[in-house]
Amino acid sequence: MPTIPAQPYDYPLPENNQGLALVIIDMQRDFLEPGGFGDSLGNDVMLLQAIVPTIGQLLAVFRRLGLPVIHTQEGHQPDLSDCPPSKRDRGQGSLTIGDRGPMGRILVLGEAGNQIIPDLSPLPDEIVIPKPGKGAFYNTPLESILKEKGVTHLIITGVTTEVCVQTTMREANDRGYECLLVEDGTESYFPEFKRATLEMVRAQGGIVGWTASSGAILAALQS
Ligand code: C5J
Repeated sequence: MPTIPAQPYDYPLPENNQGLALVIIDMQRDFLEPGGFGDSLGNDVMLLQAIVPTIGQLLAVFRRLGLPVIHTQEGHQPDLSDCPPSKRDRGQGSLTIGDRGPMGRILVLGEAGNQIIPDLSPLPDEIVIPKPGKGAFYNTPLESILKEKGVTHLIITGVTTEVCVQTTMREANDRGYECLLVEDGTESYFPEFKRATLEMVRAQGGIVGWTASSGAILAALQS
C-alpha cells in the first residue's frame, strides 16, 4: 500500500488515490492582506504569505491528477443573519465583522476582501464552501459533498493553523476522515501556536491525524 512519510507514522494513501482530496482553508484576502479581518485584529498578516507557493504546488498536482479540491471561505451574509453577536462583538479590533474597510465589508461574502487570493483562485469546477464558523462542517454542505464524491482522505492546508484549520481537522476526524495536515502548507499569526497545533494533532499516536511536509506529499503523489 502506498504511503506518505509522515508523523507519527506513515500515512496510508487510498488505492489509486481514489478518495483523496485537497482542502484549502480560508486563503482569503481578509486574512492575508492589509485592511482585512486579520489585520483589523492587530495581526501581522504578512506572516501568512509564506505558504502561498507551497499550497500552489499541491493545488497544481491535485489538478493534474484530477483529484478533488475543496476551498473554504469564512464569511457571512450581508445582513449578518448567520453571524452570532458573540462573534461580531468579540475581538475589539479597529474594525469588526460587517464594518466597511479598504477591501469592502469585513468578513462579508461577496466583498473584495473576502475573496480567495488570486494566486490560489478556485477553478470553475472546484468546490468552494462558504462557512459562517471556524470549522468547515458547521452549517455547510461539506460532509454531504465529501460523501457524494466518495472522499475518505483529506490533505489539509490553509489558515490559521490553530483556529479554522485545527477546528476543521478535528471536525473531520470525528466524522471518520483520515486527515493529514501539511506542515509547510498551514500558517498562523503566532508561530508558537502553529508549532503547538502540529504537535497536538499528531500526539498520542495521531489522535487527530497525521502531519507531513509538502515535499513528502508531492513525492508520493508523483511517484
Ligand atoms: C480566523 C481562520 N482566524 N480562518 N479564521 O478567524 O482561522
